[in-house]
Amino acid sequence: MKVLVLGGDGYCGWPTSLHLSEAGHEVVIVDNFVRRTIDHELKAESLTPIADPQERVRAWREVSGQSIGLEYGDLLDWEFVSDLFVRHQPEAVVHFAEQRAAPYSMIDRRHAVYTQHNNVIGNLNVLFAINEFAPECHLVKLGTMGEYGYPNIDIEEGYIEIEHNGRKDTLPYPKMPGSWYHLTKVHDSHNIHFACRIWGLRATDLNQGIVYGTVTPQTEKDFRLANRFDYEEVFGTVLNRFCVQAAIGHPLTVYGKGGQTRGFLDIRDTVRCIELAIDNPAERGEMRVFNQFTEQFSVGQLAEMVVDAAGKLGREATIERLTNPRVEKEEHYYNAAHTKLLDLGLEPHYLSDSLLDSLLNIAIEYKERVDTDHVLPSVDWRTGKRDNVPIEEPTAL
Ligand code: NAD
Ligand code: USQ
Repeated sequence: MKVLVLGGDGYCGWPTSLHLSEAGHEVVIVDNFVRRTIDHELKAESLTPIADPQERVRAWREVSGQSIGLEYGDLLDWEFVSDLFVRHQPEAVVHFAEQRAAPYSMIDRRHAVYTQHNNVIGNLNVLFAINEFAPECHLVKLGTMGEYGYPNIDIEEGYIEIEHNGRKDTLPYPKMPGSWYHLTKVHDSHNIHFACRIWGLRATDLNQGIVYGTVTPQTEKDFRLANRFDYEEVFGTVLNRFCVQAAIGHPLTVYGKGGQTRGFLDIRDTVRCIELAIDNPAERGEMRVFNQFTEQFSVGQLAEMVVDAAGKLGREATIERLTNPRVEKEEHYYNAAHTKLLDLGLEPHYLSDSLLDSLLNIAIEYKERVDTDHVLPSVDWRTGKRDNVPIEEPTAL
């Protein structure tokens, strides 16, 4: 199948492109490489050294004999997007290409506006391009579990049956997200739902939990295929950060009470979920929603698990509870459905199956590259930028 991977140079997009290529799909990566520019803005780098995009695809051709196309362009540029769809006539589009860090969107007005503009308008351009130039194409869009927020009832997969004043309907599940970034995903979901209803597009919205790890069987094949591993306070996600902190002997930074509970998945399951969604497309007019995570943990539980795993490797890790820089529930009910991808054949990797050791070993291998200025949180949900933050103007505004 011909597949465009929008955001294919990013943390989830790159290993997905390799996985789909190995599975026999014709893959074209589309990216404006803004994530690499944001690294400069934040004065931060991936823990793992990553090759430049051209070198990555060259290495993949050498290693696998498969070609991956590479298109440089911005989803905000309609001329570029329309031309892309006319030329490639994709059968599936995997859309990762958004600003995805909640803290980045909370720095100040400009970063919030950049995030909402980039994400919402980019997605809108993709919807219009599919409708005009490739209406049979299946959109596989990355959403987030954070769209739902943390309600005191069970979370369903996208829709909920409601009985009100004696009448029943199945409606989109109510959303109450926790950052300007997470809100963009809600806006995207509404726009996709509308496009499916009025134009009969086919779409799968993957409400993904927090991804951990960096290695997949394909990225391991050559050092030039290495995936990025963010650990700093803006793009680094919690488990990746805890592993790096344990590796350098820094106390694990649990924000607030640590009862914040989230869905998590291994990067190897991310790539497999995307493949399952592509291989089993939605019907015309249908917007399916899959909750894409495999296990749930509280932040406090994760910290304890990292301390234990570090102990097994002969390292003493400690936990430090910091004043929470975010405005969020620190103790709450959490029970989210996640059976639809399992029904399609997902066989999850579980964190307890020594994965933590392998994650920690990667963090230890590259610990000399850790910039300790980026370990403590720097963006406060109430006030945005703190005095000590080396963040400047948003890169792409
Ligand atoms: P990432 O920042 O590593 O990758 C995103 C890629 O999209 C980057 O390469 C960036 O350059 C590109 N991009 C951004 N805006 C673009 C534009 N306007 N035009 C072209 N390219 C653009 O992010 P990631 O961690 O790979 O996340 C991918 C997707 O998955 C995001 O939509 C994110 O919201 C979602 N997601 C990620 C996680 C996670 O834990 N990483 C969890 C849930 C959902
Ligand atoms: N946290 C800590 N200590 C840290 C870092 C984070 O306690 O050092 C806490 C946060 O306060 C939060 C939780 O860990 O309660 C998760 O934070 P995170 O930075 O790991 O993840 P989040 O901001 O939610 O965003 C990430 C991705 C985003 C994706 C989302 C999925 O960056 O793209 O949408 O995970 S979800 O969390 O399900 O919304």
